[in-house]
Amino acid sequence: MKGMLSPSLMCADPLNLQADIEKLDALGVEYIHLDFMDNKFVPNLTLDTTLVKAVKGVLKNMKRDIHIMAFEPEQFFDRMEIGSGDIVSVHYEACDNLREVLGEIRSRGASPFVAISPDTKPEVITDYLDYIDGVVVMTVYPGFAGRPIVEGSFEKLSAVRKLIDDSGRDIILEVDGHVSWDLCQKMRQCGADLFVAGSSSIYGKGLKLEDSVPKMMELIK
Ligand code: S6P
Ligand code: MG
Repeated sequence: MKGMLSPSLMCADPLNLQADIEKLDALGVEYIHLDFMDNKFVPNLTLDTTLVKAVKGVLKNMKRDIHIMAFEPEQFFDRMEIGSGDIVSVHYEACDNLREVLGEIRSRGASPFVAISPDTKPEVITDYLDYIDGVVVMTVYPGFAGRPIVEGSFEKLSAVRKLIDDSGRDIILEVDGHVSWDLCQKMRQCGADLFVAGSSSIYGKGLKLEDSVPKMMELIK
């Protein structure tokens, strides 16, 4: 699978979101990463359901990559209008009824992904591989941009890659957290397919998306 990019909208200038989205779309970016938080599962709030829904209306070719860091994520699906073309990631640690939630995402025509936080073992995904289109490995503790990579992240990416490959299923491995200029290629070597890019790369200080996005796409291809 070719490497794909998913720029994190929480790292964009909040007063110019639409301009950024349109620029990213025109640059041929595959996904736009939308972080939703509930201030309970993680100690922060970012993009709200209104914004996640509104983004849908301005996309041309890009697709939404919705990362829900919240307990009972299913309560937000209607308000986000999740449906065909969307990736919807829910956290293993946040759901008591993960299989049902994944089924609910699928029944709406979206692609269910399971996200795992840094302290969660890779093996937990094994029970869900038949129900998902992707796994999100968090390589930072969720809740904030600009955090340092957690030790052991490369080994974890490789371990998840192996579990996916052994299953024989076509499952995307997404990496989220500190996908930096320096580390993205190593993440690629560990088997990542989809890269969430934020303040450690394309949204770095003083950079222009016109320059940083093609550079990043080249590194992860
Ligand atoms: C963190 C969130 C991530 C961040 C991303 C930002 O809770 O899920 O998607 O937006 O990590 O990128 P960076 O390069 O600042 O870590
Ligand atoms: Mg995220």
